[in-house]
Amino acid sequence: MDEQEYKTMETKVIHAGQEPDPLFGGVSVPIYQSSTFAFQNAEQGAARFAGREKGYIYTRIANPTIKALEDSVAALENGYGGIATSSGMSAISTVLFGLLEKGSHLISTASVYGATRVMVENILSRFDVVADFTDTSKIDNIRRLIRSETKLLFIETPANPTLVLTDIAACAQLARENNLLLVVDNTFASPIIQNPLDLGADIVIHSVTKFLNGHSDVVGGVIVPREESIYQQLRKIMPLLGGNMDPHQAWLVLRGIKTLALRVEKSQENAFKLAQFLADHPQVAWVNYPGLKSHPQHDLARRQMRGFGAMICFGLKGGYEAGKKMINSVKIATLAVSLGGVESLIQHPASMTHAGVPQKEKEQAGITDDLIRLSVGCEGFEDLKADLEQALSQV
Ligand code: LCS
Repeated sequence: MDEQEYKTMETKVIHAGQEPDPLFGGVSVPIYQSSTFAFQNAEQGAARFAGREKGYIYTRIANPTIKALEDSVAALENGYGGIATSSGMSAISTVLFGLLEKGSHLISTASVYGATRVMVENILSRFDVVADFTDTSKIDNIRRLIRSETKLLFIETPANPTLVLTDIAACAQLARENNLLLVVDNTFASPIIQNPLDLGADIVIHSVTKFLNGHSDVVGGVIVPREESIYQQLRKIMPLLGGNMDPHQAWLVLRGIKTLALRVEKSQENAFKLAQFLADHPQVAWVNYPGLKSHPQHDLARRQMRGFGAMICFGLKGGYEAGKKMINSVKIATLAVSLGGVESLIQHPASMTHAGVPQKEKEQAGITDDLIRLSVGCEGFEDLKADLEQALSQV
């Protein structure tokens, strides 16, 4: 069936890119665990390399199982096509190294995933790429920083770990007016909740390690450009930089994606109730969750997201010491980094995921010492609530 005819995300996650195998009818996409593909003759090999004939050559360039995942995520994001990578970081570095030039200027959300900021500041800078990190929730902050060398605007919304939101449509308009590429890291929302390309972004990036795979057993990434020209450019760059995905990795993510809609629905329902529980708890100083009216951009969340997601951050009245006691006391939520899996995970960004970001920059980004991040999973709400309750009682 033509993908355009799938009206709902629930159908898309199960069928888009995952048609029965044309050879034997396998309902599950076969794993083409082969590094290379035989040519019938020298002419065919030459024709494939020259692009005159379609067909597979070598798995770093393309592979049928990986292609199925790329088609699936591209359909979920309404993009031209997908490019799968070995990790979310590989997706980000492929886009930035692939599209920026010596002397390019980039503007990014201050509160991005720690490794993204460290990579831009410590590695891209060696190639004379200059970056400004700012609070992109205020569009004027971005406007003020644009100069003739600015090539790319990189936003993460909701942001890791602060859950600050950035207005994607407003950024897209600003990007169009100033001839910038708008890249959105959509990892925290997942395509179930938010589709940045529909709001005018040029490229969407996912760490599929998180919600798309959803089972905390794979690391991977996907890049989805809106237009063919950028897709073709990055399609050529990815195998040159070498950050391709592996077929078995792709198959596991395809399997995870089939339940993406169900998982996100359940985990965000849990998150909504847990955020309310935390907000009412006497030990809790503050809670940031896009679904709470107290979130500074609750109205924007209602406009650009179809749900409020499964990520919560909060601080306790006793600060970091109290938070440490709490995260050492949870029994159902697991003390671990990463997010978006069926199991709830809790961590302390300032000393863990964002430990590599210098203290001053953490402060600028709102990554305070008391901030605890909770990725809410698909367990039963009563168990999760009781677990947080008992952990808070230890404080
Ligand atoms: N983008 C976002 C928003 C992320 O949260 C992460 C990883 C990445 C990109 C990188 O993806 P990866 O290479 O790990 O697949 N975030 C992590 C986190 O918050 N805890 O552990 C990893």
